[in-house]
Amino acid sequence: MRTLRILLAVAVSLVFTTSFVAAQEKPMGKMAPKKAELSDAQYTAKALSAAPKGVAKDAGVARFDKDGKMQTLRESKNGFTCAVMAGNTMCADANSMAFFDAYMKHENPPDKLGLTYMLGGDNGASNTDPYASKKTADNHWVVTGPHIMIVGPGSKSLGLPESADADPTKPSIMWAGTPYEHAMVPVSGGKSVAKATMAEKK
Ligand SMILES: [Cu+2]
Repeated sequence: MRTLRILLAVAVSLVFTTSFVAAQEKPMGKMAPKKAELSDAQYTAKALSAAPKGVAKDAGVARFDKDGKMQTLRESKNGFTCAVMAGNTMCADANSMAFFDAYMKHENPPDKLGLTYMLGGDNGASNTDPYASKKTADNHWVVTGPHIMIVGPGSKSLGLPESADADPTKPSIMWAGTPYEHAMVPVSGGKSVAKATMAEKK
């Protein structure tokens, strides 16, 4: 189990490095002064912020060095593992880890549904090319705010829009037509949104 967990976490680290390193290395990274490295405590707090409190409380925390080597800062007690990669925070369940692992190996993901929290949003991704690392003229780059992802082939049966240009404020399928299609489900704070909606109606 431990070995499996480590393998999966490494896979996730690779996913994040391939998907998001490019974004991190854009001009801004060159101009901005290098950020001081987070302490393990700061890193843990940041990683856990990707999930709701009740999930974060018992989630594991994985940290990766620049070579992608994983260090377990905290063992998971609820199946979720949280991490920060290139500024993206996420908390993924074991099925999501298996999905990301398959993605890394360019294999078909297991036919299981996985749940991943990204309540801090993401730095952007191509909505059509699973292996794109940066925005191009035709790869339908999309930046999404706080969301959850439902991954695995079964996510298709949700019947969400599969258009190339996603509206990141509404649920839709990312990477449609590939083995890695998954649902992107934007979420936001209930009370404040409810208040704003009520105010609009007045
Ligand atoms: Cu996401």
